[in-house]
Amino acid sequence: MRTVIKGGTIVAADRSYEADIAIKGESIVQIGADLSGDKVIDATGCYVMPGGIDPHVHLKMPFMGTHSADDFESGTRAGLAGGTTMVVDFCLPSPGQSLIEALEGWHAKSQRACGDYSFHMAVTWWGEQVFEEMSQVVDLGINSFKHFMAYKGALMVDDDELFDSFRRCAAIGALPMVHAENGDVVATMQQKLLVDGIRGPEGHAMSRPPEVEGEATNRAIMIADMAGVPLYVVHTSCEQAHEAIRRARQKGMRVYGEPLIQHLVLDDSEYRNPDWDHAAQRVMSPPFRDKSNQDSLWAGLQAGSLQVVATDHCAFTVDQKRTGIDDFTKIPNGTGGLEDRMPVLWSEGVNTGRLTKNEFVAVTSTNIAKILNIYPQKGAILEGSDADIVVWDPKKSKVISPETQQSVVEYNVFSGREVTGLPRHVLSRGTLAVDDGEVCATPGHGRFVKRPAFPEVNKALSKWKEVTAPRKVERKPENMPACV
Ligand code: DUC
Ligand code: ZN
Ligand code: ZN
Ligand code: ZN
Repeated sequence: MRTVIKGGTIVAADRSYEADIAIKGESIVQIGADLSGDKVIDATGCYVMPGGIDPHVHLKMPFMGTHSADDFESGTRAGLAGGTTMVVDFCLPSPGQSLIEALEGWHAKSQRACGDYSFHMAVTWWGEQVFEEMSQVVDLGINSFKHFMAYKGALMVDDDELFDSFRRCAAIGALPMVHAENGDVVATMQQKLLVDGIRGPEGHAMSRPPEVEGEATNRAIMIADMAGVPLYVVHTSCEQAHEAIRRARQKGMRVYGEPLIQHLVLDDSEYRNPDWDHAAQRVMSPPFRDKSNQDSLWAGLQAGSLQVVATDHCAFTVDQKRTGIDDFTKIPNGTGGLEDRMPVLWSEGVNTGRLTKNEFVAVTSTNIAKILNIYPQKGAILEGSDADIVVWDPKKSKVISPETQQSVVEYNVFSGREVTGLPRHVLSRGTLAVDDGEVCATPGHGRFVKRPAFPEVNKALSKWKEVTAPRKVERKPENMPACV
């Protein structure tokens, strides 16, 4: 069967033009004028864009004594409902666990995904086994390794481990990523605030000021430069972190920054809301920032110093959040956003003139497809690309509400916000997942997307060209608490 999307304006990262798109099976087979097919999808008055890619989600993640509430089925359905056709989750080995074994667990729990997905591998402990298995992980189609510089005593790795792992990434053609917050300082601040009697959600933001993120971002960038490897900084939330990334890029270093839609539009006044539940439901790390940081993040997307808008979708129910009722350090960190990322970014970015439509496509899809080495299979409307396509109706409006969302949690941090610009149709590898605004996604339709290694890494301007081979250390995580 040949499906044709007719009458729309194709919006790519580099240009916009009027053309029809023909799809056969799972791929785009033709782009041109007056195409015909067995089935026609009407795109009159719409923009036709590559499906969104959210490179930062946590679905059914074991974390802070519980599991994030959305699984691969509800999470990818939420994504598709909002125009996101692919997500990248984080595989988190527990301390001492084989990376390959952890990966098998992640594959098992993603079987009912409605849309395509991939994984980043987290380096949560260090030793000979991790060193060896990292190259096997790359062979299995995962080219990125995440490092937590925060969550001391659980997921956090120290600087020597970062340096070893970054050098290993350089050697095997992989991209290191960091959650950049100084975990030692955060832990000290948390204890001090509790001693001072600050136990509510406002303490969460006070314990993680922009300085802890700015410091860690700078530190990770310097370590990556010494290791001779590019670096991807997840959830860049403040000017200090953006400044570090800007400076590195200006010097010729290949450093990427990823603001979240939450940090672009929500601010830390939410934590001062007298309703405990309201404030706790917004607890995530890094926390929402003072409004002044938002202009910096938007400017970074415009100027290209920040490249990707993600969500860090990690949703917890009202009851899960209440675990921290007496102690903000026990509130599970995370917020949702998968369904809302594209409509909110369109409304607050394109409709306000802060982003062009082409920039919107770049930061929601094309840039990350290139960074993760899956372009043009994903992130593009080109002949041969996967038919992951959004037919976007710029006139369609709604008010965001938990009543109508796909996520299983009972609230939404964007609740009450009116958005204009929503998907009319969404195709996931040629199959309709949203049809005329109705979600019709199929559990199990999603496929794991393999991401090949990067043949070369950027050492051009590094001062540290002669990095010695990574040492093989054995540092078993004895007495380390499990992260669950
Ligand atoms: N931050 C969150 O808010 N949740 C999941 C993990 C993280 O780093
Ligand atoms: Zn568990
Ligand atoms: Zn993080
Ligand atoms: Zn995260």
